[in-house]
Amino acid sequence: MTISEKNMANAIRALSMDAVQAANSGHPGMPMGMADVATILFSDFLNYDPKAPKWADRDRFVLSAGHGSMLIYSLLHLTGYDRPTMADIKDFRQLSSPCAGHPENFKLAGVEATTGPLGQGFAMAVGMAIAERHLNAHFGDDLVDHKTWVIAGDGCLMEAINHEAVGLAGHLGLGRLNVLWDDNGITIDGGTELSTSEDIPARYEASGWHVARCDGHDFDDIRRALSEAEADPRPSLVACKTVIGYGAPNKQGTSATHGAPLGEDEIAATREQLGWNDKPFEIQEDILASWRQIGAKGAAKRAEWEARLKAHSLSEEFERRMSGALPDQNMMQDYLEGLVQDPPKVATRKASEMALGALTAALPEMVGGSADLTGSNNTKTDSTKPLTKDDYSGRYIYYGIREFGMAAAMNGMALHGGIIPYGGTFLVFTDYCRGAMRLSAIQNSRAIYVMTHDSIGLGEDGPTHQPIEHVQSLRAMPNMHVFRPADAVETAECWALAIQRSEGPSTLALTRQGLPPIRHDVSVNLCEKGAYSIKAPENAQKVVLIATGSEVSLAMAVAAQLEAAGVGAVVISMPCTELFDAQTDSYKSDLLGGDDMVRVSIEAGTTFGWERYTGLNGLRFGIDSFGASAPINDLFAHFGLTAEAITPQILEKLG
Ligand SMILES: Cc1ncc(C[n+]2csc(CCOP(=O)(O)OP(=O)(O)O)c2C)c(N)n1
Ligand SMILES: [Mg+2]
Repeated sequence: MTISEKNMANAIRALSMDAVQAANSGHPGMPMGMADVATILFSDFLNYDPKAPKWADRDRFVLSAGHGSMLIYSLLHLTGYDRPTMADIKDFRQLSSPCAGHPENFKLAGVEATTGPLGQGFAMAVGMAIAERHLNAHFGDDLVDHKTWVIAGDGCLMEAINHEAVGLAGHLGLGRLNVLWDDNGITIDGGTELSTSEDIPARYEASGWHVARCDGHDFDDIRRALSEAEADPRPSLVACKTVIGYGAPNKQGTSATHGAPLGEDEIAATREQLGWNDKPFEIQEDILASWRQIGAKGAAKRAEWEARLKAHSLSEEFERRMSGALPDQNMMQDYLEGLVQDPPKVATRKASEMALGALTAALPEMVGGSADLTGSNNTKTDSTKPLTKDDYSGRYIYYGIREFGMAAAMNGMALHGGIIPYGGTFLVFTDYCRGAMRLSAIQNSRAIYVMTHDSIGLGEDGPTHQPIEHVQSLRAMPNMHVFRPADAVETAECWALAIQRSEGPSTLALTRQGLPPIRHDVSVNLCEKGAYSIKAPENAQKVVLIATGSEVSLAMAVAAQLEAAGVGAVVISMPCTELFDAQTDSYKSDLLGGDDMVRVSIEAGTTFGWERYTGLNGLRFGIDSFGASAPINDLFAHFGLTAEAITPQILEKLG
């Protein structure tokens, strides 16, 4: 017996409304509205194999409208993924379940990206589509030949990041990216006419996209529109006209179905309306069997691909890259040894460029870029030719002035696999990237942020461009490693640590201004422990100076003055507080000294939080206001960040 597509879709509707009701929390409207479109996508278009969810050449599917999480949980269960089980779905939104409120890629193998912050799933999918074309250019159609599909809502299209993502995808001609827009005319506050009168298809067309339309409840029409999307060489938006909460007779078409359980009465009425007689969490055998058959279709394609991989001359390199393993853990050593032969006095942004020269030559998986600050961020190397619409083999992306879009695309590339993305802008504009940086951290993705112009040291551009709270606020973000290296050696060491960190993002905070070399021994990566002593006391020790980045050389100058006054001072360079915090108690207390020491922090940013290391009795030198526009030396003097200003205050404290 063939099961009607309507009944297949109704299985999604029933699971979604019942799971939300059981949790007494969640969003039934979107899954119920998009059930028909998703049924066609998962039946006739998407290439996937529930038994091999990480098969490298699978199509990528991103539910950008992450609040509709029950849509993907239903689909994964129905098509035969190991998880979620029906028990997992019954426990939707509970601690014990991988069916979290919004989809989390680290909880379910079938979830490609963590979504929920509207607009970001779409923008990550752009990165996945870039990754696909790039790897295709290097490994060929036999190994890489897949599509990226997205379901996005009105909210995803309204967010500012959408402009960046659409612009980038159109410019790069990402024809294998297909976005299915849940065009239901409803958001939380009510009808979309409350807040928008934009001609969305016109905007997409003007950005180089193809736009198709369909009735999102007419299976043949959906199939036609998806076929058109697939065939068109441009990225495609399919406007699927749908009714939110489809099937709920009294609530459908209204925002009442968006984010609240339908209620027992409405659920009973919906069962009647849909002709769905099964109890909650029970799916008729023949309907489930039909879904499982659909899910089993991809196994043959996957097996063919595996056979091609096995026979392929590049199989080993392809598998290495997709696994994220590095060819050599020690690829910086030659470069470091060369560096100390003739230690350069360079800005750490320049040192980063030098380190990147070595890294990008050794690691073909690195794909760099900048949000229109290539010459300032020093992110481009000889090994990274531009990646363009005409040549996807390039390894450098001109992201344009799209910081948030860049960061989200980097996440997409990292999640796709086979690429280690890095991208630059000014540190102050991490505020523009922050939503995506946070998702890098949540998703454990190896995205590396090259953030230059890291303090008032940038000079005349003034307070709008001078980071104050940025380094500390990024340190406050869980799972983000923030590196602020002090010279060229530390910069190379921090780059190595960022690259070796396969399970999370890193931010490098780099100077515009030149810095003197402070490190001359490169036998061990001293940055690995997050902080280390760079100068031992000469007199009886009374002071511990803790500094980062450009202020390490300042701390050395302060220490020299203290020693001249007979006061012993140790200088600690602390390039990464997260790594330091992870050390043993004895390492930390040995380094920071006992309570008899005056501990002093020096960092050209907020002093907020530095009492964590100085104690309340210590001294903290930094900047707790916005900066100012002036030449660099005037600024450091104005804000009291000179040895002449700092040393007397320490001596006074010592009494
Ligand atoms: C960046 C961001 N802002 C706000 C929200 C809260 N939110 C979740 S869904 C939603 C409405 C989205 O409307 P739409 O995409 O049309 O979804 P639908 O109501 O059609 O399911 C909002 C404001 C969010 N998840 N992310
Ligand atoms: Mg909507």
